[in-house]
Amino acid sequence: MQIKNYINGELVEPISNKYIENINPATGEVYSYLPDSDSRDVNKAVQAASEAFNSWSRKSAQERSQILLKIADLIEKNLDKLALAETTDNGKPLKLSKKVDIPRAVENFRFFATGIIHFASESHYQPHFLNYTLRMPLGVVGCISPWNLPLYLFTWKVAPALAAGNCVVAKPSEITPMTAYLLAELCIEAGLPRGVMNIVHGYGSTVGTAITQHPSIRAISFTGGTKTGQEIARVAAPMFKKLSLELGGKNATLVFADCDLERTIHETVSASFSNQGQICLCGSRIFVEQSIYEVFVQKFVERTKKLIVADPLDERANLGAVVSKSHYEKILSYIDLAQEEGGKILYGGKEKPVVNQRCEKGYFVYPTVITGLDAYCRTNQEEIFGPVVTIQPFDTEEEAIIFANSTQYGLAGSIWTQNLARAHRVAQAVESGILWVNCWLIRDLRTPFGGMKQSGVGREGGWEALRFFTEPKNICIQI
Ligand code: TXE
Repeated sequence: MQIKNYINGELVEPISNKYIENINPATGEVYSYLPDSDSRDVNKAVQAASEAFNSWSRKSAQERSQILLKIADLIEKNLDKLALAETTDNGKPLKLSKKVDIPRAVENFRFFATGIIHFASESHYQPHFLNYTLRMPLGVVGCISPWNLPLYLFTWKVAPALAAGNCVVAKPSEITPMTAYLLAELCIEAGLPRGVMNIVHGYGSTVGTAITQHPSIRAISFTGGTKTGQEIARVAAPMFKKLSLELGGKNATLVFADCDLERTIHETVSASFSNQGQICLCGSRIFVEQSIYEVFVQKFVERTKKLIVADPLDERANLGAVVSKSHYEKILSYIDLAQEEGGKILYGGKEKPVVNQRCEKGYFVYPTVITGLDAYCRTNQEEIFGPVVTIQPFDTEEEAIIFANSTQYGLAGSIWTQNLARAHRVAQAVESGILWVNCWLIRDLRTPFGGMKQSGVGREGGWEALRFFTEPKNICIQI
């Protein structure tokens, strides 16, 4: 099967006529091909988007909303097909694609399609003068998304961009391109006007760079690795493009002795291993108050042992395959590193899980629990982005905060305590864009989403996203 680019309302071949192999990580086999596009395809996409902008940006918010709602309905109608495509591309359990990834793509479109109808700007009156603010769409914007939550994060960017009246040139990850391709078919079916959304497939070094460098692209919304974010900022900042960068994380889970232990175990195991640990919000460093450390570790390992690593198509699978061979090797190299640094593997490790015959060559890793490391070793400082978690004890609240803040990252974290004052204190002190207290991954799409320090710049979600994708213009009138 050959994936195509979506440019100017049509599904087209890449100009180079070259294709990249697309691998199913659960089987290790090539199952489709995606365009190996380059700057020529990006130029065509930008031209189509520029031509479509005048008409799309002048449509009323209601008109744009109607079309985006239609896309949401079509995603919902095709949920089973899209979920299977996501699982085949990414390796995640099919039940997760059905329950989380695809429904969230529907929600993203519905949320911003209706949000734009309520989006308003300010006016400021003073005697004899009235100032009012217009929020104008930017023009052509670039959206670059990663492989861990493919359609979920792709639509999290394109939906607000389109709702606000921009035209989009988007690039999904070359590792998981399939659902973005299927979305292109649905955009055509929904009657999205030509050129309003364009999807160019290919490598980051060619297509991603061409989008970042293009002088007519006014803003870049990016989710992915911190190094890539730095490279994008280096190119785009001197061109004064608006930038929204959602980057890596090394999130802390802080467990205090007064937590509800059973619930905490249940939730922190999910926070460690959901989506094979490949969510930027996963809690990969757990810090536990000394007095309950032993019992926490024992119960945590007991629960982890119950997780089933299986063929992603198997209903029982809690963990499927990790996304690619190179990512698999990266995760295993960190398990080696943890041992070199003195870590003790209590469960999991490098042993290959036996799954089934279909998945013999797939990239599977057991959920892995490591103790005996300090907060400052490389294993606890660098993003692994796999099903690997470390557990360390702490003595005081102050020490827990120091450990939590000891990395270059600042995306998310969770705090487990029944003491309300402590929950507030610690949440204020931890340097992260998102903190959960006695819960994890509860998402309200109205909240600001993003990180501090090396975890990124800017916020997505709610009005933040619509503000990012618009330019405020102040107009002052003498009365
Ligand atoms: O990300 P990349 P990768 C982290 C995680 C992971 C690491 C690398 O630690 O191991 O990043 O993953 C495009 N200009 N996260 O390699 O390379 C690329 O084609 C413009 C965290 O997948 O950053 C893809 O579409 N674009 C994260 C997108 O950027 C470029 C989720 C992300 O790829 C480019 C995923 C360039 N020079 C990985 N180079 C999270 N925070 O959710 C690549 N791309």
